[in-house]
Amino acid sequence: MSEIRDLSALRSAIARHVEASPAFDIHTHLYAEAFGDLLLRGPTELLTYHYLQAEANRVIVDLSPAAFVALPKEQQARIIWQKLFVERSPISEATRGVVTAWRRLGISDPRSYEEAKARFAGLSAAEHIDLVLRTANVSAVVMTNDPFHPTEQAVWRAGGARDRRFLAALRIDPLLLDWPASAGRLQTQGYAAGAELDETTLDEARRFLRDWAQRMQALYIAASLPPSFMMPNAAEPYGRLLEQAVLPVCREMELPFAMMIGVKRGVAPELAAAGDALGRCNLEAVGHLCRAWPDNKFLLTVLARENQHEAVVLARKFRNLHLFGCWWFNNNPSIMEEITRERVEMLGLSVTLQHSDARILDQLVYKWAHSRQIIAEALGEKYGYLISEGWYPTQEEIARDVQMLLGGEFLRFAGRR
Ligand code: HDL
Ligand code: ZN
Repeated sequence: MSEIRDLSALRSAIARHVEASPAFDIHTHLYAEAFGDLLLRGPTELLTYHYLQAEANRVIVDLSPAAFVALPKEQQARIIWQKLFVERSPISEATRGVVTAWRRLGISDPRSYEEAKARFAGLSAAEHIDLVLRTANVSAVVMTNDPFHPTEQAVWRAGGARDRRFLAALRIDPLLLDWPASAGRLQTQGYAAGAELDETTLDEARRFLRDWAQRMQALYIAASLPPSFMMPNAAEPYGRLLEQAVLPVCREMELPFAMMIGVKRGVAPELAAAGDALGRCNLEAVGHLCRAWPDNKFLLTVLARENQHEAVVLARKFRNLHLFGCWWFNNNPSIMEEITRERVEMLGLSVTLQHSDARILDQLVYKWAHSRQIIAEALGEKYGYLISEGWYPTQEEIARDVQMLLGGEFLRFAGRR
């Protein structure tokens, strides 16, 4: 076994293993080729990512926010390029991500939007997917699959993703947060659900969940939840839907329920997808669920930095709670550095340190490149402490540990390994 005894050898070993260990990306908004135009890819999509829309909106003076986001994407892309890359340096996380992605995808001049467009112009979806997954060193991604979306319904009924690198997560926000309107959505799919959460409706809601989890071969069932999310909850329909439909089906099918808590939707509605913000949540809700449903598995990621430390402490209390990712507004080096350290310090290796949340295929390259840098730095510190006390980690042990942190632990937790 090749022991590592000095810090410089350690840092290069960790960097090597973090780069070489394929990431299993447990939350994205990407789609397999079978989903057609739902898969966003290429320079124009990359530049009109809603993070960049928001940043450009701040420095545009001659267009209202709504008028800007309503422009054709090519026009938006040119404005974003001019405002954030020409008139200003791309030093924000989302702008520098474009530079990282293009350099690693073979663009020789990252200042040339035209070269980037030419580079990807003739690439088929299949070629683009292969190029990006290889460059990003991502073994598989979990999609965010909406059973209420007509295009998704058609693809799943015609056989689904048909690409083992694209796995499914059954996303059920409307079911939980838009009742009784979602009773109507279930009815249109042939489920006898009524506005009243009576036994028939709950039975049909369970059938709906089973059918879609089965059809998608879902890895988990997920929902993003507002800062006000609280359980138990007799006031909100989601209280009974969770207790009497979602969690029983999750337990029956041995599926984790993923809670993504803290999103305030539509704070700036004129910015459309770029208009969401965050709020602190009350993690008592999560503690209650972990205690009350000990045979269920829960995945958790929270949006407010202020909730991160408490979430780690909670995960120490419950083996049926698995934390994942530095979600959305946390996916910035300044915050990821803090979250990653406190997770390793209190959970060791029983955590999934990152997911990409990628919406555009090319983003996988930069989101994982940037995250790997932060993870390698944090691990260098932690293994460095061991060496200074005479515990000499081996190359094999570091490779093993990194694999756990980049998705292996999730697969074990989810019973997939
Ligand atoms: O709800 C979610 O899954 C979030 O990730 C939103 O999709 C958000 O718009 C996003 O893309 N964050 O990165
Ligand atoms: Zn997401």
